[in-house]
Amino acid sequence: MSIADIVGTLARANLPSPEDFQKRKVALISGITGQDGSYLTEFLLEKGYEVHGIIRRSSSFNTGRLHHLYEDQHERPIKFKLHYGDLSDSTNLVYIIAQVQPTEIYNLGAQSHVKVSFEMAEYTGDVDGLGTLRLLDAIRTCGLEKHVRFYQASTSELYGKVVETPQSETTPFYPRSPYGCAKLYAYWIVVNYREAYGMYACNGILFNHESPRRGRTFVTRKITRAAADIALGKQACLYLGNLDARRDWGHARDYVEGMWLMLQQPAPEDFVLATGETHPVREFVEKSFTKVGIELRWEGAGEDEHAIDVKTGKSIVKVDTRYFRPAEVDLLLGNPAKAERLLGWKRKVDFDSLVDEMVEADLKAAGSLVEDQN
Ligand code: NDP
Ligand code: GDR
Repeated sequence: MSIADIVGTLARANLPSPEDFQKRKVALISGITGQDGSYLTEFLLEKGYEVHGIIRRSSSFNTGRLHHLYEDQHERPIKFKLHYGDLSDSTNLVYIIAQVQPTEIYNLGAQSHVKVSFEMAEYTGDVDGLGTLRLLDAIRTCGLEKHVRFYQASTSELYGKVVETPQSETTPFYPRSPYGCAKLYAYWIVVNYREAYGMYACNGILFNHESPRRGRTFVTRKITRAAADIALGKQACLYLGNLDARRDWGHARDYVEGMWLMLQQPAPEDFVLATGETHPVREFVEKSFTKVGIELRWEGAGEDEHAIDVKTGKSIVKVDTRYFRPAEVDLLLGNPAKAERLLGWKRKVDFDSLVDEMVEADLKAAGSLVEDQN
């Protein structure tokens, strides 16, 4: 018998009925240190949940997005606890679940960068694909498969190559990266465990969602950060890859509410969350620079395309082919009708407000507000 089996056997002894168990509000979040994890934690604490998160051991500080909640603990009685763990370590997952006995699990942990997944394909498959299986099996090992509600962070990257638009819950999948393929496995293992073991498990097929807390290597944050730094004279030029890719961009805060709503339904189902609008990367660039008071003019084509600051005549946005992907997802446009109808979910923040909020936050972080520049 493995250690995981022993811990699981102990956890299974004296379990209350699923109904009594669900009267508690205890959430466990993998990926709690990421963009979505931090917003979801705030949302659940507001709702009165006890929130537990899995964090990775790191030699550098990796809880920056949660720091304010640590401070809050001294001001108000919130229940918030972090546990060291990793989606590649099944024994550890069993141990955490046995200890926490969560009523809801949100699996947000992932190697989430599409371009990086081409360089770390096996690792991405292990964490994003098999990691989901490990978490589901840990729930079963602890005898909680009829007690826990499980949310899986599925993605519009499952659609990949355009088969139809707008993309909905019935659109066939055609992933275009090791990340998309790993998430495809995770999607289907969630469906399979729901059907095989009667688990309450949902896939949230979320289109891109951004915020001032977005990681700096994702395109939106890379752009808003650079626009702020270029406006303040701290950076000379922004180098980007494919300017023509189109994405359906919403605000992360709106999307974490949708995750929670999916776990409050009478029966588990899969849902798309999206805005129903699509914009090219190029437009995100233009809007961000307009916001910092810089007018751009595009010149050249293909790999030589660049944008000039109309006032100074300098090239401040250039294409760098290093950021191209071996296979690209050209167009994402989601249809959130099912979530709007059954969950009553609707995005609140539109595209322009999202760009404004991100640029303002980056200007502030860079030490100045846009008004100070004019
Ligand atoms: P982030 O990249 O900001 O956060 C990812 C989180 O996963 C971090 O907390 C990271 O920890 C953690 N993590 C990475 N590897 C492991 C591992 N081996 N074991 C445990 N945890 C790990 O992603 P987002 O918050 O943007 O996204 C959350 C989830 O939603 C991800 O699964 C992503 O793939 C998915 N998704 C995101 C969308 C988006 O537009 N943001 C859209 C659709 C799906 P650390 O901080 O230590 O790196
Ligand atoms: P994506 O997000 O791949 O959609 O995955 P990302 O912001 O990385 O790319 C969006 C599009 O912009 C193009 N692009 C660039 N991308 C990056 N990162 N850096 C650049 O310099 C650059 N230039 C152009 C890309 O080619 C792409 O077409 C995100 C992640 O959060 C996933 O985890 C999530 O599942 C999906 O969104 C939905």
